[in-house]
Amino acid sequence: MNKLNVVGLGYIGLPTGLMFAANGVEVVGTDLNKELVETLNNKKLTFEEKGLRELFERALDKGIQFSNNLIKTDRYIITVPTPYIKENKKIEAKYVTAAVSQVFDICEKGAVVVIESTISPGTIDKFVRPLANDKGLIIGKDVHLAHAPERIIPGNMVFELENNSRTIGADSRKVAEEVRSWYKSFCKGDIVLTDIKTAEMSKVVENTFRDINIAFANELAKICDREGMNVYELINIANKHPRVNILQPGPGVGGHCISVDPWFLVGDYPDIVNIILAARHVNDGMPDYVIQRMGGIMREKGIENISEVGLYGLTYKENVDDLRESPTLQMLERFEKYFVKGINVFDPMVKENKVAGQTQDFDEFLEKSKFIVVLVGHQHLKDNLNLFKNKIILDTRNIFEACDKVYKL
Ligand code: SAJ
Repeated sequence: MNKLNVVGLGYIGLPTGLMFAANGVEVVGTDLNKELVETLNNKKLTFEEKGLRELFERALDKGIQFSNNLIKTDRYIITVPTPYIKENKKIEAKYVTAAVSQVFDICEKGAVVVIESTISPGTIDKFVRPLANDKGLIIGKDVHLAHAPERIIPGNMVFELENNSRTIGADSRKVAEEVRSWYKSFCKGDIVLTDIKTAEMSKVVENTFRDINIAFANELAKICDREGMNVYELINIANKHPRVNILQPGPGVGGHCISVDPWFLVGDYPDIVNIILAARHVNDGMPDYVIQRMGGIMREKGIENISEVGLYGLTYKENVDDLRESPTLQMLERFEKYFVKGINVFDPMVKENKVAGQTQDFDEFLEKSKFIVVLVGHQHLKDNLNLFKNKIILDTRNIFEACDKVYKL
């Protein structure tokens, strides 16, 4: 068997390539970014994730290679980014089409090209198949296509890569089975085979399901606040029912996936979607809701100056360094819009200052902030709870024990 070429070495491509290599597959990882490839060739990781360092060592021992140039082989996995275009709520498929197009230009006859990047349902039909046509390649003969959407959760990627079930969509059972045999080299979960469109749709549906569930929890938080009830206790009790599993409320839904993917369904089926769109509105409205709650607490406690307020947490969720679509960023955008200046910001996972008012100095943050809004439940916070003792707190992540100085969502 020829080498497996993993094209795109970001959050998904790198761990995936390493996992294949660590499990004995001959892998070359390709990325256009020279600095990134150089870093990896210097045996340095480009981002942090639990268990990634050890996996990297194992892959290096097995001889994984990293390259800027796409090499000819008969097995490709495409893991390039699909950035989100906020204005039209769609993803940008141009990196996927560019990568596949380059692969089509050089690959062996009969090569299999697997797309792992998250794409909106129908992308392969609309944008990828025509590329083969343009190049005079017949899909199913000269090249084969498959879609194997990734499912790993940031914060626990390495474990999930090995243990999650997967979906593989292909035009024929034979190709799907071949791709399954690649992933079997490390994947302990079930690998379900289907067609390409169902695989595309399943990915988006999974993230949409979670979005709707979180929206329900957020709506319950608002109801409980009005009634003076504890939403966490309520959810905890309801979840004791064997068929109920409500997620946790929070300051909003961030990240590149759950806050993005449901929009594909909204965009493509506007005459059908109701719950999906409503859930998006509920979750997108949470940063504003937190600002409202902040205002109420500031009035109640007589805090007049915004420079006495601190936001703890800038990332989209706990223990990651990813800021994409983060609720805190959305709150800061609102402040900027209304010319509210001087709020303090701290996040132990974000090692460079990215926003106005951000400090790297935790002591300084604590000193300046009389009122702290906890937006992310990093481990760092849990390790330092005692330092928040004298603060007024709005805890949107249910980290602190309830008391008269701690307000819950
Ligand atoms: N959140 C809540 N309440 C919860 C759970 C999450 O408010 O109970 C918020 C988080 O704080 C965060 C956002 O939702 O802002 C999304 O975080 P997440 O941990 O739910 O998910 P992601 O975006 O990190 O990863 C998701 C996962 N999808 C599902 O669980 C269905 C992951 O498996 C996917 O691989 C990933 O999207 C992706 O790449 O699509």
